[in-house]
Amino acid sequence: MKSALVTGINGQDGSYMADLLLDKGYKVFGMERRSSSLNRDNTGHLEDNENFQFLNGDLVDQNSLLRCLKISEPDEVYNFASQSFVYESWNTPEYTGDATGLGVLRMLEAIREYGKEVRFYQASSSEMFGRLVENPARESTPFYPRSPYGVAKLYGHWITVNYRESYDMYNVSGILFNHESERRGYEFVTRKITMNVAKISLGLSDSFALGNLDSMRDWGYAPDFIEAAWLMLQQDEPDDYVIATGEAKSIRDFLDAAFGCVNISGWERFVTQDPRFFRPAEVDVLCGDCSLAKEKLGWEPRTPFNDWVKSMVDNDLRLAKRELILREQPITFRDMS
Ligand code: NDP
Ligand code: GDR
Repeated sequence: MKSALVTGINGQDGSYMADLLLDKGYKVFGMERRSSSLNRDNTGHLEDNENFQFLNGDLVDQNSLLRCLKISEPDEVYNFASQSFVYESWNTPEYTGDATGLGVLRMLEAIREYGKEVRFYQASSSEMFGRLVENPARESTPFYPRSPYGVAKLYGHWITVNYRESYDMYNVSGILFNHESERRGYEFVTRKITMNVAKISLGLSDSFALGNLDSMRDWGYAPDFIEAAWLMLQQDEPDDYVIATGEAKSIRDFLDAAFGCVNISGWERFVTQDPRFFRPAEVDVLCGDCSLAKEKLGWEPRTPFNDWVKSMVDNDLRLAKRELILREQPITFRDMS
């Protein structure tokens, strides 16, 4: 039975990775950091799985990583943990550099100290391309990050490459373009939109504010993208791959699609723009070319854009309806006991 350590387990990608690995018969260890209010919305379903175990660890604490490796004895490590919100990286640039950048170095050093053969996946990002020098971006496209997050990811990316070349480690970097799902954090623009669309269609809200509506992203569906991460660790030789759909759409296009799912036309009535949500430096357009992944991994995106946007809206309608029911239920003495 293969064993895998997955960091960032309670996030979108870590949780899907755990599902995929368990389906493939792995023993899976999910690393989470200590929190005063733990959020296992994405992983609650794993708690009773006998092939799954949570471990405490933090990318800013070197010894905790070595401890996780010793307990899990992994064949594969998937590093999804990071301060992953680009907007927040201007508020906490130092912490973002520490966790998202140096955290990768700590994990690689922990693997070296652990001393056994381990295959390592690093979650690199299209944000490293930032101001696109070549459109669509490929593995050979020069990087030009536009945020403290992008700069930190670039460090994580190059240290992964460097340790592969320096120590002959099996390290790969997946350069993933935006991917979304029903498990996406509420602060990211797609989920913010789908949840607000659900609330508006149920009469729970009548407007919401966004920032820049003109930026364009190459959006795919997270479960498809996670398969690519697994495939990268199953090859004879380690390499880095761009994972993307090859189609860029604007925030306006996403609003059209999401409001269309609840048959509302003219979303402009419900959406305002607030300077608070603009960024000090924007990435105007991101689009990727995944030809290498198609050729070498046999990977390509499967789920069409409109299908997964509908899944997100339907999921948020379910959650918002639950909120509506809770609001309408009178609180009785028994409920409060
Ligand atoms: P999420 O934000 O959903 O998940 C990130 C996870 O990392 C969270 O569970 C968080 O824990 C954990 N984490 C944060 N800081 C630390 C730390 N210091 N030590 C341990 N764990 C920590 O991100 P996604 O699942 O969307 O993305 C996964 C990875 O892929 C990230 O590294 C992201 O930067 C990268 N990426 C994502 C893309 C996307 O479109 N989704 C595209 C390209 C790259 P907690 O729950 O406690 O906050
Ligand atoms: P991004 O995703 O920064 O691409 O990073 P996000 O959804 O936060 O922003 C996408 C675009 O939408 C614009 N935008 C808004 N964004 C947010 N969050 N909230 C708003 O109100 C809003 N209004 C407009 C942004 O300006 C931006 O142009 C994601 C993360 O998953 C990273 O971890 C990952 O590395 C990259 O994708 C690839």
